[in-house]
Amino acid sequence: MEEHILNPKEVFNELVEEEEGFRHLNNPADGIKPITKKYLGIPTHVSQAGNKFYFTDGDAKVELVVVNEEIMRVRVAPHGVFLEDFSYAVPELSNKPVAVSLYNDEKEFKVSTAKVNCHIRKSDFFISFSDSNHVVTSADAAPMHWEENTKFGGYYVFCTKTCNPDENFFGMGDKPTELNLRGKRLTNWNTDAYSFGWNQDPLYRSIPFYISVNEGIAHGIFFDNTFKAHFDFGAEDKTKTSFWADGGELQYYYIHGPHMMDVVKSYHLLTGTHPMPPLWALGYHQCRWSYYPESKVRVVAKGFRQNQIPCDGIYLDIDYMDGYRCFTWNRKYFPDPKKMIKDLAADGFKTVVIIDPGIRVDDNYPVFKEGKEKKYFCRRSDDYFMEGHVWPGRCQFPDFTNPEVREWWGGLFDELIEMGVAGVWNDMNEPAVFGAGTFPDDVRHQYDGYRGSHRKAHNVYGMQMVRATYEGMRKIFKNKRPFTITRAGYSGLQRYASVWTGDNVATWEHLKLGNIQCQRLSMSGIPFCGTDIGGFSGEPDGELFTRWIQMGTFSPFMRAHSAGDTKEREPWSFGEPFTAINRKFIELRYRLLPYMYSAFWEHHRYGFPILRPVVMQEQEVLKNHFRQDEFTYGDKILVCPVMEPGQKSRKVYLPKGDWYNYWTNEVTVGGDEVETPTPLETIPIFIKAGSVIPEYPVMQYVGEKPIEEVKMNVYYSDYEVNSFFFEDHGESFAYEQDIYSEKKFIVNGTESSLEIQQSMEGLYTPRYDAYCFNIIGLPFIPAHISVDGKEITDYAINSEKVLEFKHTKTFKHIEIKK
Ligand code: MIG
Repeated sequence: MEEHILNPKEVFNELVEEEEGFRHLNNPADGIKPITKKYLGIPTHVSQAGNKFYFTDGDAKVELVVVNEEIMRVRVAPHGVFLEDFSYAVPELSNKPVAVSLYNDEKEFKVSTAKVNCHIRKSDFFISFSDSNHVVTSADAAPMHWEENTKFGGYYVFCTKTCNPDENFFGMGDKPTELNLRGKRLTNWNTDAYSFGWNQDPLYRSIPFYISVNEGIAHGIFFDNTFKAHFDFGAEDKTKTSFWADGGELQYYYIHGPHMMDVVKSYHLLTGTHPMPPLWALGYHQCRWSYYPESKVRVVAKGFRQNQIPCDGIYLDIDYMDGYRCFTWNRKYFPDPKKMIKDLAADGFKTVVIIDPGIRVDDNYPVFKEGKEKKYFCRRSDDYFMEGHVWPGRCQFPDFTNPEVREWWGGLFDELIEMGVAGVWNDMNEPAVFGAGTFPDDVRHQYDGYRGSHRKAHNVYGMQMVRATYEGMRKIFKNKRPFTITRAGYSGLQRYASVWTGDNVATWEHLKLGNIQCQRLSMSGIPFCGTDIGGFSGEPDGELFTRWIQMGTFSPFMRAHSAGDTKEREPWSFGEPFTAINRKFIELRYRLLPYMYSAFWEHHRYGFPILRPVVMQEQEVLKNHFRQDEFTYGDKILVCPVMEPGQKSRKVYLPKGDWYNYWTNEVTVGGDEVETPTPLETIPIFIKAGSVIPEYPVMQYVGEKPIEEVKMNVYYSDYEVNSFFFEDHGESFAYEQDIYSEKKFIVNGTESSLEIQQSMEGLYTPRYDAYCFNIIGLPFIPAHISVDGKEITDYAINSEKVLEFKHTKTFKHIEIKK
């Protein structure tokens, strides 16, 4: 009998397998027999080229790129040859020089910046990261490994890290499950998921980015791999976190915290932020599958104005097209679209139209003809066209990963925009195909010259479609901001579009789910998100619809939408008391527009998320890792939607600090839960002490009337708090040339005084002249008010003890004293 002597590495491999018990290692994909996994061996050599470091075990190579002080990227090349460096998520890596040092002792190689150390252990190639206090934040539990894919070529690639007892996980886009992902196993593969349910996975988007919080310290992992990818957060083995993909490179970014907010900001540094939307896009939008014919659209629009319910956007779903052919009009239903859009615009409505990727196979249809002639449609590996059935019938699909195709697609919007269309809604771009679900794996993609099969391009297809749409519109619009919305996407999609969470259901459970999904999207790099208010399929009753409008008021994107076979679903469809409450909340949205727009600016410029779950305020409190009902919009307004029928009151957790109940101005000291009434007319809303919340007058649509003055709600606090207030033209890209106004307020009080300081940046001057101050919560009776040293005598204290006075908007310093 031949004696088999195990070398230490093999022993290790077997041990790892047994210990890990990882089913996925033994069953990597449907019907594919496992071949042996290969693990990194012993690192023997290191070399450095600027901020790039290469470690090798003699065969495989690991690349470590120091992106900046907080971010390092790890890549593995099983046989020493890396793929060309290209990513749709990360347009370019910063090439600012970073101070970095390489250490080499008998135990490890270490690459260090001022904030992060990456350790490469010499005995086994384990990689770990630590902070400047030597606290290990992320550590391999096995050397990085891979497995040859005998069917398609390439490798399955795996990374396994430790999972600590109290480590919790967040992020990953729109996963319909608890906010905290500990114990979950998830897959990224864009999927049309009509009427999805709790825990259904995957859904429409792939965001391979998670944030870990362990013992109060956060770090992020961005696994930039577009293939079908999997994540396990201590599900299979509670001591391990792993991520792996069915192809491509093992490539991930380690993003240092220590705060979750730092991680999200760094993630945005890599993948970009959302451009400023046109201000109207933050208003209320009304959608339905479908409003047609034209007379129906007009009736709905008129309904808003008659009911005095503000609305800025009205949507045309697929029935506006001729036989569902993109870029055409059904002239029976819409004989003169240009006139209709113009009339709607005169009444303050922007028209948004839907677009699908499936192009009807029809030689008399110019879009198809041109695409065919220019070879713009996707093909199979045997060179036949990729064909599938969608709404128009037999279709072919543009290869949006080809820059020339994107350019062509972008140009097709010419006519729609000439007709007055202001926004484009990109649907079905997972891509969705009736029956088959999506494209077969072998479909080829140009992938911006880097080539790939659908296995590699699937998860980015939708993002490249909406990119083509956005860039095309931007060109046609010149200096005007396009508005786009997409269903599918990959990390980085926020540079091109807002998103909605897809085909939800009119149930209380989906209201809860939508709340979590929006928070999660927001912390996963997708700030401009919302749900189909009311639920896409099924019938909400008045109470559910109203509760959804209330939550939607605090979704960055606020749109009601419903499937075609449902009853009417406008904010007045349920009669009183619902109509009045819906109106009140939509009005609240319009009053808060300047605050919400400022939060958007903070996102765009600084990379802050717009919605922030409580865990992002106080990650050091373990209990907060499990709170998922309440969130803040920006950092000043805390909201807790009501998600149970008939609820009369509920507990709301307030982070540390003082909070004002928005409805009563009563102050509560945070750090605990408070029982809060939840009559149908309100949801719990709290304002952080020290905030300056600007308010615009209610209008029926953005820009209906000139703004005469802005209300400034100032909430007293006895500690210092900063607030931002951003304004600009609201529809051009002039902000890129510093034509904006960014104001910063500092509020600080004592027992007998309150100071408000204002500073300004930018070149924009709003037309209105005056601020109308509402000073809330003063613990003393004010007797002296001075603005920039001049005493003001014209003030009032109203019945709610709110101090009111007016002043021109330019001031530097206000002092209110006893
Ligand atoms: O196969 O365009 O998610 O919002 O109304 C359904 C019709 C296609 C799915 C979208 C939904 C939209 C619907 N679309």
